[in-house]
Formats: sequence, C-alpha cells, structure tokens
Amino acid sequence: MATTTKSAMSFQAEGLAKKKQLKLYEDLLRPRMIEEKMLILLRQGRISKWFSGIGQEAISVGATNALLDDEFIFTMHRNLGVFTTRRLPLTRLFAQWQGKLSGYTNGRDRSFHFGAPEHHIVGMISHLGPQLALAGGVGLAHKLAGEGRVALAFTGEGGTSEGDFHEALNTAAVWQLPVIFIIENNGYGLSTPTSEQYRCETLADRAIGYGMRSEIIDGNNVVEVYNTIHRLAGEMRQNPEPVLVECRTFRMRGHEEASGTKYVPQEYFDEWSKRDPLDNFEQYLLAEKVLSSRKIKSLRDKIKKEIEAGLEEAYAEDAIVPNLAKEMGDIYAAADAEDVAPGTDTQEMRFVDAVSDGLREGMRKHDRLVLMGQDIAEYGGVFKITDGFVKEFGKERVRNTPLCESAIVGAGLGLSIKGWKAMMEMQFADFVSCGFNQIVNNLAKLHYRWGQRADVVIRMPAGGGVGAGPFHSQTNEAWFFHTPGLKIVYPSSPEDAKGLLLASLADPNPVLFFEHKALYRSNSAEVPTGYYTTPIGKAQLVEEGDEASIITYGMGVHWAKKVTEELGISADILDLRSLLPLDYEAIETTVRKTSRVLILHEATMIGGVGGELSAHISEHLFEYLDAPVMRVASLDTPVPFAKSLEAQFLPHIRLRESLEKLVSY
Ligand SMILES: Cc1ncc(C[n+]2csc(CCOP(=O)(O)OP(=O)(O)O)c2C)c(N)n1
Repeated sequence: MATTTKSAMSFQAEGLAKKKQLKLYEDLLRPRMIEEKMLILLRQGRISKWFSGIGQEAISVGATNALLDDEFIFTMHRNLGVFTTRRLPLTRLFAQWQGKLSGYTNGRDRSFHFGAPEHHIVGMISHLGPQLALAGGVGLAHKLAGEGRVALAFTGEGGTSEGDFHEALNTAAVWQLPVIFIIENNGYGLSTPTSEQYRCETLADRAIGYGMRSEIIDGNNVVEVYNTIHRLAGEMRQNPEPVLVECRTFRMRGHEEASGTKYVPQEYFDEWSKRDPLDNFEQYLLAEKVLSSRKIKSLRDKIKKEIEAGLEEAYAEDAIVPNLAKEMGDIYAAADAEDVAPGTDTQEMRFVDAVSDGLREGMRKHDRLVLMGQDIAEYGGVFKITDGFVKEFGKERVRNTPLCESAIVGAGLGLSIKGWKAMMEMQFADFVSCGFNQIVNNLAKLHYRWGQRADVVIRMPAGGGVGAGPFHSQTNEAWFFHTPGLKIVYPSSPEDAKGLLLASLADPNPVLFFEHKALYRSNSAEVPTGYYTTPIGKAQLVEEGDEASIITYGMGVHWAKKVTEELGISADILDLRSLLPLDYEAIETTVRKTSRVLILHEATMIGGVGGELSAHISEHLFEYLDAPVMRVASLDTPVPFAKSLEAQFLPHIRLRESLEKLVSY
C-alpha cells in the first residue's frame, strides 16, 4: 500500500489535467494487477506461459494515451498496457490466453498474437520484426487519404537486429510515412544483453542513417512517454514523417516465466526496482495530492473485481469442441465480388500486354488499389508492364519501392488492414525469398488467426528457358503450395492472364500470381477488351482427347500441345490455371475419362505440385487407372545458365518419351 516517500523520478506533469494524470495512473495499475494475478495462476498451473511486461508498462500506457482512438498500434509480447488502455473486455482477453472460442482468435493463436480491429490494434506474429512494415502500410494509407493520422509500432531492442527493422524504417523514411517506431530497450533479448545485440552507442542513432528524427526517453516515466508521443503525433498528423523513439527501460522478470533470470546481475534489479514506473508515479501523485490512499484502494478494489469477474467468465467457458468445417472454412476470406464474364470485343495481345491491360483495368476498377515494386513507376518495370501507368494513375498509386521485398509485402498488408488493395511486383519471382516470411507467416495465416483480410496480390515473373541462370529462372510455386491461406494462380494464355489477374485483384485473399517470362513476348492471342474476371480455382480443358490426360499449367500447357501434336496422340490437356485452390473435380473427371495420366510442370520434381496431384489420383482414383501416374518435371538441380545445360534441365525433352511410354503401357 502507498506511502508518501519522495519519488525517485521527476514528472513534468504540469501541462496535464489532474483527470488525465489519474487516468494514466489507473491505466498503469490495471496491467500490473492483471500480471500479478497471471503470475499466481501460472504458479497454480492454470495458465501455461506468460511474457511479463512488469516494469515496462509506462511505455504502452503513455503511448496509447497519447494517440487518438482510431490510430493503429502494432503491439509486441510485452504490451498488455496497450490492450488494457484501449479497454478490451477482460473476459475476452482471458479467453484468448486460455485458447477459448470467445477469445480473439477462436483458440487458433496464443497470447498477444491477435488483432482487435475495433480497437485499432494489430498484434504480432512470433517473428517480431515483420510487424514494423505493417505500420508503414497503415501510415501509407493515412497519407494517401490525407487522414491526418499516425500509426505506432513497438519493437524490442532484440528485434532491431532483424533485417525487417531496417527495411521498415528505411521505407517509412523514403516515403515519409507517419509512423512512430518505439524501441523498448529493456536490456535483454531473451538472455542476450544489449552488448551482444548491437554495437552502436544508442539505437536512436540508427535514425540518422535513415534520415529520420529520433529521441531517447525514459521508458519508465509515463508522463515523459505520454508527452513525447503526444507532441510527436501532433506534429506528424500535420506533416507526415516517421520518427524513432528509443525508450530506456528494464525487463524485471524472465523472458517468459519459465526461463528465469539467472543471467541478469542482481544489481540491475536493485537499481531498476527503484525506478518502477507504477510506484514512482504513485508517489508523485500522492505528494502532489492528485491521488490519495483512499483513491488507490478504491481503484485497486475496482480493478480486482474486474479481473475476478473476467476470469470467472473465461474459466466457465467450455473448451473448444472442434468443428472441422469451420476450421477449413476460415482459411480464406469470402469473396465480395461476383465474377464478370468477358464481352464479345477482342483484340490481339501478347501475354505481356494482357497482363498490363489487366492491371490497368484493375487500377480503373479499384480506386484504392496501390501498385508497388522496384522500378515500376516512370521506368515501367523491367518487363515494361506498368509503362505509362504513372501518367494515368499518378505516382502515389504506382510506387517505386526501395530494394526490400519483405517491407513491401508488409506494407501491402498494412494497406489491406486499412481497407486498401495492394499489388506488389516481384522484379523476378526468385526474389520472393526475401519476402518469404511475410507471405507464408503473415499474409497466409492472418484470416484464419483473427479474420483479417490480406488483400495483396504478388506478381511473380517466373520461369526458365531464357538463359538467365539459377536466380532469374526459377518457377518456385512449390515453395508456397504447402502453405494454407495463400492462393496461387499460374495462367498459360493471354486471355487467362488478364482475367485471372483481375480476379486476383478483386479477391480479398493473398494471391501469388505467376507469369512465365518466356511467354511474355512469344505468345499472343485474341483477348477480350474491358473488364472481366476468370474464376480462380477452375481448371480448363484446353485440348480434348481419349488416349491420355496431361495435367499441367503455365509453360507446360504449350509443351503439352506441341508434343501431342508432334506425336499425333489424342490427349486431354488440362490447364490447372490455379494451384491453390485446386480444381479436384476437373482433375478427377479427366482421369476417369482417359485412365492414363501424365503430370507436367517446369518446377523441379521433388516436393513439386506433381507429387501432390499424383498422390491424390493414386489414392482416390486407383481403380480407374490403366497405368502408373507419371510425372515430368525439371531436374532436381538449380537452373543452369548455359543453353545446353538448361535444355537438359527443363522437362520438355523428357516429355515425348514419357508420353509414349504412358500411352503404350
Ligand atoms: C525471428 C525470430 N527469432 C527468434 C525468436 C525467439 N525470440 C522470441 S523473443 C526473443 C527476444 C526478443 O528480444 P527483444 O526484441 O529485445 O524483446 P523483449 O523480449 O526483450 O521484449 C527471441 C530471441 C523469434 N521469436 N523470432
């Protein structure tokens, strides 16, 4: 209970109304009391894991109080004070931590890994750093709409060592996005002290390299945090720009409760416990007669009751009874647009022009669609697909990006959180590896985790046969095929390229859109003019025959047509067009019809899409088969550079022999 000793810290609270000071106090007290309760429950074995923010509450509480209610906050694992300050119902919070249905993720994710859109909070994924670029995307949406709002993102000092920190801050600086990046420098990243985490004198110094402002403040002083963020946010709402704020604080407990604190010298605890954010502010308010012992008691009683009521309700809720249809049904967001059939007017277009035409129609249709990619603005992209777009749509919506795939995928997700659509052009599909984490862990899982759309299309110029070697030739769809939550589209014709691209842009889910580079300028056809969509997830029988079925996509469709014609074999050629979701019905129909199947793809064999298709056919259609399911794919080597080596690598030289073997089996 409070005594009126002098606070060890000084608070510049003169400019704050007493009511505000009391609110800051109550907002500090609530997470502290919840945590104290959690530690008891942990000892009783009633919860399994706890990441403590005790000692760091002033950062969450001061920053949240300084923002407007509709400004987004991107939280980490020690930001309970953000959730409590925004007054999320405690019952739901507790239900979330217990994995109950009424929690924020329907039992699908743990601890603070969730978003609460109605409270403008977006929680982390475990990988820490990726969070920062999302705030940039929200900042971009604010800036484009002239909303006069800021976004705020937290990171620990450990997270600042990740490449994602650099990419997010650099992009926010180049684009002058209104984002407050807060580093909670609490001395340790798990067991790693700051001396083993970074070499610069202060983390705030890094801002100089990005060309942005920075400040270092006392993270244990709630008034200092509040005043700083309040001032900065006020300035940034008028003049958008990013700012880096390093909050000095200390982690008073273990990384998580089970991991202990043996590696932390006792004198640090002794020193920092004198600087406790709650105790010190309490002493100050008591000395200033803003607070009384009676008021403290009544606040404590009130919060205790809130916690107990919340816990009782959460514990009373039954454990989840799994509902398979619901789990599978929540992987994707439901489409909100009907497919649009093409008109009758057509025009001859090369594949590359059809992609460009689709993108232009998409930009006209969706006025909140933003295109991002390296060199896509005035230069028109390395394949000239966005040539002339800046003139029609302006540089705000056709954005050159710095060279950073992860931050741009993340920015796309941030735009989506604000209700915008984003298309990112990977300069070459090979470079997607640098944005891999954002795609497979953030975009793909978001809707399943907490119902948030990831309305982002990533265009992937892919494929070999162009003498470009291992890093400009891959068709890497299999890297993503294994990831629930993504859609993968791979057109083989100009008409489909346009229609499927427009369907992808209309779709609220993350879509990886593969375009074979070798088709760009070698393949032309009549393409419907104007806006139309080709449904995702529907294969197309492009040739009909009865001796065999060739199931393929992308360049494979062209190889299949050529070889069947050369050999005079009558085959069904099924162009899958979409790999996720797959059109199992069309696959099964052709297999039942011909009883002989060859699966063809340009990607390497092992772990490729063909393996999955082959397994499905063997498992479900075994009795229809007159021959083993055959696969033809690229060699399991990197894509070689020399013409002769690449010719050997690619699958079509093996196609003829395999097809003959299949039909004569
Ligand atoms: C990419 C990645 N690598 C490793 C981890 C394991 N991990 C979780 S938290 C953490 C330390 C984070 O330190 P910091 O960013 O300073 O935050 P703090 O825990 O101190 O608040 C580590 C190594 C992880 N979650 N993600």
